[in-house]
Formats: sequence, C-alpha cells, structure tokens
Amino acid sequence: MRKILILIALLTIATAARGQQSSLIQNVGARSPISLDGQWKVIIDPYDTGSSDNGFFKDAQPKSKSEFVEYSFDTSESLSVPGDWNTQRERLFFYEGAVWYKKSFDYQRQANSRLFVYFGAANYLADVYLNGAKVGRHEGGFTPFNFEITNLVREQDNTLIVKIDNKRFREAVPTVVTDWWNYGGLTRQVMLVEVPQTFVQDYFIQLRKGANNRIVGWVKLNGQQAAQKIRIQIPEANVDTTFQTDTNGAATIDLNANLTLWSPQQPKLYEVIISSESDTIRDQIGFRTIEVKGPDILLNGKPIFLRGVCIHEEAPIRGGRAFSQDDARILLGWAKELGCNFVRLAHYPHNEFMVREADRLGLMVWSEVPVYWGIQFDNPVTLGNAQNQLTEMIARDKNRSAVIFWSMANETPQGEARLSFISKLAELTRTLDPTRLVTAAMLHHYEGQTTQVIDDPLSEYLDVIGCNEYIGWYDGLPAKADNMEWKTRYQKPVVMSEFGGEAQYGRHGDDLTRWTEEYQENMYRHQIAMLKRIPFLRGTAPWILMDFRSPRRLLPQIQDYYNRKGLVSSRGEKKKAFYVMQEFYREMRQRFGSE
Ligand code: GCB
Repeated sequence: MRKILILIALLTIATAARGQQSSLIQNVGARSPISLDGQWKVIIDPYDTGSSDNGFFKDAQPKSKSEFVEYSFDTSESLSVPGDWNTQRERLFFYEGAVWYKKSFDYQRQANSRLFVYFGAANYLADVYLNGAKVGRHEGGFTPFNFEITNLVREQDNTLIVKIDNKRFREAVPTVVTDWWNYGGLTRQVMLVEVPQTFVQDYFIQLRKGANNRIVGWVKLNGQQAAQKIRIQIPEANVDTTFQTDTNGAATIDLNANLTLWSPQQPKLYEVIISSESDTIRDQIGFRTIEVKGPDILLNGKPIFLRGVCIHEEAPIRGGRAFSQDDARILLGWAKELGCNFVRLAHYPHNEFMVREADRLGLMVWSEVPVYWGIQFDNPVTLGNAQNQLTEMIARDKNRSAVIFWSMANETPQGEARLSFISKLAELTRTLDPTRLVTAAMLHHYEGQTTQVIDDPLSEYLDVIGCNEYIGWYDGLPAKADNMEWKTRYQKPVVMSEFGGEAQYGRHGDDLTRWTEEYQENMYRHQIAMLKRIPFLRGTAPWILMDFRSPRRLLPQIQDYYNRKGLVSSRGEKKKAFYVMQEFYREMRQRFGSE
C-alpha cells in the first residue's frame, strides 16, 4: 500500500514539474473523444517571428483596413493532422524549425463536466494556446500529453493554436544526431476529452509479479469528490469487487481471479470495467507474468525465446511518420509473417495503436525512450526530461500485457555520468511499474580477434541485456561471424537487439557485393549460424523490419536518405534475407515451443 501511494505521489510530482500540464488521462480512446484531426491552418516560421509578446497565438485580425497585422492564419496554407510536415510539402522535407498550427472549433460542454485537450504526440516542443491564453508547454516528440481547458473553452469560435518546434539541440532527448528522420509536427491524433467533475484519471491493473491469479494495482480519481467507492468488474472472470479511495482519490487494488493468461499463442484480453460513483471506463486488459531466472526469460513461468524484429515508426507504403491503426496492422502483420512473437519498437515510444494491436495479435513488446547515443548525461535538465518521457511512456502503456520490457537507452557511450543517469531511469521505472523487466541496448567489445565480451557495467542495473552488433556489415565481411565466440560477465538473459546490413530491394550481385540482396542474405546466414552458438542468448531482433528515412544515409541511387537495412522495402517488397530469418524463426519455434 505504501509503495503504491509513493508511486502515485511520484506521478503527481512528475506532472506538477511540467507546469500546467495535467496528469495523463488513461485510455482516452474509450471516452468517446471528439477528434480535432483534419486540416489545420499553418504558418511556417523559420525565424521564430511569431514568438513575441504580441505573437501569432493571438490570431490577430485587422479590425480596419488600416490596421497593421503582418500574418494571417486564415489565408495561410493547411496541413493534415495527424501527420509530419516533412512528407506533406516538398519544401518542408528538410525543414527544422517552428510551425504554428491553428484549428477552430465549437463545443457544447455538458453542465458539470470538464474538458481536456489531448495530443498523442508532437515533435518536439509544443506550446499550446486556447483563445489567446497559454495553456501549457510539452517537451518530447513521442509521448502523449493533455491540458485541462474547462475554464477557457467557449460554445463557439474557439481558436486552438499550437506552435511546434523541431529544431535539434544538445540538451534534448534525443540530442542532435539520430539515425532517423526528424519528422516535425502534430504527428499523432489531437482530441477533446470530456469527463465528469471527478473522474477516473488513471489506473494500473496487472498481475502481481510472479503470481498468476492475483491482480494488484491502483485507481486514481481526479476531482473534488476524492473519497469514493471504486468497483472493478471483469465479467468473464467473475470478478466484481469494490475498493475505497482515500482523501487523495487513490485506491489500492488487490484481488484474486482465475484467469486465462495472455500469451502469443493465446492473446487473451478481458473486458475490465472500472467505475467510481461518478464515472465508468472500460478497457481490454490481458494478464501474464514476465520474469527472469538466470539466463532465462519466463513468460507465465515458462522459458521463452524472443523471435523479434526492430521497427521504426515509419509508415509503410505512404512514407513519413506512422500514426494509424492501418499502419500498425501492416507493420505488425509483416512481423507475424516473419514468425515473430516479439517486436522492439525503436527508439522512442510508438503510437498507441502499435501497442494495442500488439496486445491483440500476441506480440510481446520492447518499448524504449529516446536516450540515444551521446546525450548530455551530466546535465540534470536532460535527466529530468528523460525521466519525464519515461514517465509518460509508462503512464500510457502500463496496462498492456504485450509490453514486457521498458528500455532505458540505446548504444550509449560508457562513463560515470551515463551510468548514474541510466541507473536513475531504471530505478524510476521499477517504482512506476514493478511488474516488467528493465533493459537497454548496449555495445560489447573484443577480447582478442574472435571473442566478444558483454561486460557493460550498466548490466548490473538491468534485468535483460540488449546487445547490438554489426559483424559482417560495419565490422568485417559476413564470414567474420563464423569464428566468433561470445562471453558474458552477467548471469542474465541476453537479447541480440540489433544486427543487420543494407540491401536495396531489387539490387542483385554476388554475395560479397555490398548493397545487394545477396550480400544481405549471406550476412544473415552467417549471423544466424553464430547466434545459434551463443548459449545464453534468449532472443533476437534484427535491424530492421522496413527501410526507413535517415538524414545520415546519403549514398546516391542506393540509399537516397534511406537506411536500407530493412528486411522489407519501404514499399513492402520482401528482400531475400526476410526468408532466411523466417526459416530461422520456424526452427526456433520448433526448438523452444510455440510461444
Ligand atoms: C545502430 C543504431 C540504429 C541505427 C543502426 C544502423 O546501432 O542503434 O539506430 O540505425 O545502428 O543502421 O547503423
């Protein structure tokens, strides 16, 4: 109980630190939100002209023919929301800077209700204004946020203005260099969410770690009427239990239930109904346990091998940022076809459709914050920002049984400051969610010519060790893998969280000619032979499912700003290596069982 109260307090502190931003509303999709998606008027503002005191957020209209107003949303162009700006206009393709978005709307709010505006994500800095008043600011390109607008909203002619700035800077998370496109804009859905005066703002309902019939967690109310009865129903499991919230609106949940556990074979989701005296919300929740024992990962108590693949949030076929349920279905459909039971959603939290779809399809998920390469590990502001993004990631997805790993970082250079920074993130993760495993993708090093050692001291703080390696691509030719042995200093499961090489779909040559499908296929064959010899390996996630845009991939006529390590091209064509990996997963399924 004490732990849970500390946890809720932490969530409140984290959100209070963000100024006016309200704590995240759980499961907004189930609240019949009003969508603000569609065309928004935009002003592209490369010199930040609109940020003065008399700025664009005022949406000034000249009241006479003589009045001087040097901007206009109404005669400006429009962009689609959700959507990155880069792929909607050719001249915005490389743009990094400020864009002001405007949407007008009418709203009839019911008496005694409250209204919030919810953003699925905005990359990177978002300043939000309603009817000329500042509502709040959010930093971080891949996590949701909401603001209460009950006292600002009118019945008619509301003007919502959001300034988005995606300029890169050193202190940011991620920092200035990434191997993915810096897609800017309102990249996910925007909606209005109406709730009762006192409402169920958040809940955490999962199995207690290691127990297969005991559900624990909490419910948090937001509003004046804090002390209420909370009823949890899971009709299919005959659960109907009531709890009492305290004067802060928090209740601890602890109940027994006889459940069919969620697994890739049988991704069972239950309807869970959470009601207070003033509010009701329904969710689809699965229940499973995930633990480690020595080098093993146990799902529902049984050792598993993770047949994974890495995925960027890049839209198949259409290109640009993925944001829709259809995008999620296509990407995860390919992962299923590959034979996966696991996906690594790299290198930042993906949109909610991905995680919910993974829940339905039975794909276990690695979810990550963009603590990527050399961020400012000695900067407390950067740490606060990373902690905030981590908190928001966990806040949104903590009820999804598909999520088994929270990943703290990717390929970060070793050092004291980095160890302190990431271990703090791991500690926060375990406080926010004691049920899941903590991981990070790390590097390894050579001992002699033919031995790789996993000994990153960060491993001490993790449950599962993620390891990225590029033998046969950045490191020698494919056959280099043949004599490679792997050692680890830790009695912990290891997942090869990246390996791969580039091939342009349809480019052919012999199996030592770079950029051809044959080279990539050859490389995968040598890799797989090596991976099979690693005794402590408990999963693989090749880099990557689909080709994705990157400003660092410049080779003309081959890369053309695409990282081509995909097993599938950006148009959905499967490369030869896809089938090699598929064959490997068929074999692993036979060896390790169908989960
Ligand atoms: C890595 C990074 C990933 C890159 C990949 C590559 O190690 O983690 O973000 O895209 O290598 O293709 O080089």
